[in-house]
Amino acid sequence: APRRVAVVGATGAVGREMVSVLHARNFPVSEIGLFASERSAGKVQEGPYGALTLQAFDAEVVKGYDVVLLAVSGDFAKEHAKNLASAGALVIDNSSAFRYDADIPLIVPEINAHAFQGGGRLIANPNCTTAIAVVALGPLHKAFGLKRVIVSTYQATSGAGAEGMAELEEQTRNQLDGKPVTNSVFRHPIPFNLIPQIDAFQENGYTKEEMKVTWETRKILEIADLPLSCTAVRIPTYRAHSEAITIETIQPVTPAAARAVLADAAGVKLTDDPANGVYPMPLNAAGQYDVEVGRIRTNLVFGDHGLDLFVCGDQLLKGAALNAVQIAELDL
Ligand code: 2RA
Repeated sequence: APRRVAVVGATGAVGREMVSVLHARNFPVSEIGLFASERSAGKVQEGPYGALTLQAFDAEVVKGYDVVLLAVSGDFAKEHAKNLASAGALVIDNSSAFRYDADIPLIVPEINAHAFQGGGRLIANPNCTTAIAVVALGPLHKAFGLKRVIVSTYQATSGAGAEGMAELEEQTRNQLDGKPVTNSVFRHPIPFNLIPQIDAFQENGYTKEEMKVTWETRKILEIADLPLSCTAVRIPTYRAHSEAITIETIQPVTPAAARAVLADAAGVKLTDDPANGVYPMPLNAAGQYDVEVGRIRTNLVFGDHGLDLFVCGDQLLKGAALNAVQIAELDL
């Protein structure tokens, strides 16, 4: 039966994309409610379902929806998500509030859709960097077994929301016009720069973003102790995250065997013809559902038990909105 769907945080970059993805994938929507802060309430937002009036979030009202997509802060999610789920709504939370709770599924449908069964009505949507990586890592793990993983990321400004993309654009223009470049979203100027810090530093010297990739990959791939080290870097691109990934495998692996596996993998677009300049790039991955995977080669350190690859995925789509809607589709 068609569902009543609420998008909470509907004015943000992820919230808007959720509305577009629901429509583009023909999710059976009988009614859509857009919820936002008091400040936005009453304003009209244009989208694929027409011009809709934004409503101030009211837990009692949102409880009446069948599916609730949360694109809100972790604190907001902590306050409301469990109550909404106990009222019967399928709640998919894009924040990190519940990702590490053992009894709450963390799902990338191509990889661990089975975790949806037996879980409650609250499901966590992974960090964007993790979601994009596991689309490639999952099938490689199934075929060859992952022993160790090293990830270096090149993350788009969309990871910091619409404000992040706006800061890239405005400050690039200012820089080229010789005007002062001021940063407020990012800790340092982003135009013509890169910033090897995303989120807060932890005691072990890694950032929270980097540790999210370790913790969440372990949970989604169900390899509790997988050694995974990540360096996360913000770069001046709009909306697709890129990642250089090195794997050491349990079984021997060749680039050809890996290509064969990835060519058949759901959510992957094998993009690997380097001689013709074909490899994953953020400009091409932006706006696409699939994660581009290429530059597949034998890793010189791990030899016949190791591979290098490069992946690009749209941060707002597979990294957030698309994955959330795909989770909702598991309940249809
Ligand atoms: C980022 N991973 O790219 C974050 C967004 N969730 O900043």
